[in-house]
Amino acid sequence: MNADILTRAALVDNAAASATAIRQLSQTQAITLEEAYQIQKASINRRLERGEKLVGLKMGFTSRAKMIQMGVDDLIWGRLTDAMLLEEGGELDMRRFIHPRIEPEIAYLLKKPLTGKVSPVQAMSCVEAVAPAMEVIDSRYEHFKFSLEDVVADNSSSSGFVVGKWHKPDLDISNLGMITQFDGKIVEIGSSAAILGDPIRSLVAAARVAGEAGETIEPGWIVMAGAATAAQAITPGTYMRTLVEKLGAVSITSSGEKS
Ligand code: OOG
Ligand code: MG
Repeated sequence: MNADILTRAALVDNAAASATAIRQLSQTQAITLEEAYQIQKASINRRLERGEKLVGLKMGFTSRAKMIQMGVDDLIWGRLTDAMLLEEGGELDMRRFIHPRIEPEIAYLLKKPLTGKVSPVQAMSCVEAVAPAMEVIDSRYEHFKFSLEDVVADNSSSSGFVVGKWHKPDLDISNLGMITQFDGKIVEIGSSAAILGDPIRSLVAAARVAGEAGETIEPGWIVMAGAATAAQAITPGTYMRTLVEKLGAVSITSSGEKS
């Protein structure tokens, strides 16, 4: 791989590992979207060399709410490793993050390999289970500001995810109410339909982008479908919970003292 790609992969990886914000890569040197995905892959390879394992993919900007919040208008994706999985009902260690935000999501667990152009029915036939989930995103860039290429190079801000109880995939999850609460107070209200009209379309898109990258979503892997609402900045000492109609709740508490 091109040395330039590796150098920039090291920059985003070190920023993530040390929870230190960096300037947007594109401010030093222009990057194409193709290069951005190469940087992402190289940065994940560094994690794999440290012993982390790939456990899935995350889709981003699959809802209007997210696109508007971040000022971008294209779907992106990133990779999930086992080190990003957070314990459901557990504690989120704020020291590991720069300026984390939380998002209400839906997670798919795969039972068969999935890649390439598939229909929603074909994608569903590869699904073992579905669950309510939350993603913790943490841009490695200062002020959580980036171009589409910058965020892709930074593994699409992926930094943590927490998954609730798995359910058989025979439920209709196309339009479920989703609410996020901070210490009981509702901070976001949305619907799973905000995710590309139906979260299954996000799984179909995940299969397509994986295929284009020459990769396969493996059995046992998780696909995070993308946020149904805008993300909320995580404050210390906060009990965060997302409740999804039919699927139940998922929660995590941030460390530290409430200010
Ligand atoms: C990029 C990640 C977007 C989602 O669910 O839409 C994302 C970001 O907003 O930093 O994870
Ligand atoms: Mg997300």
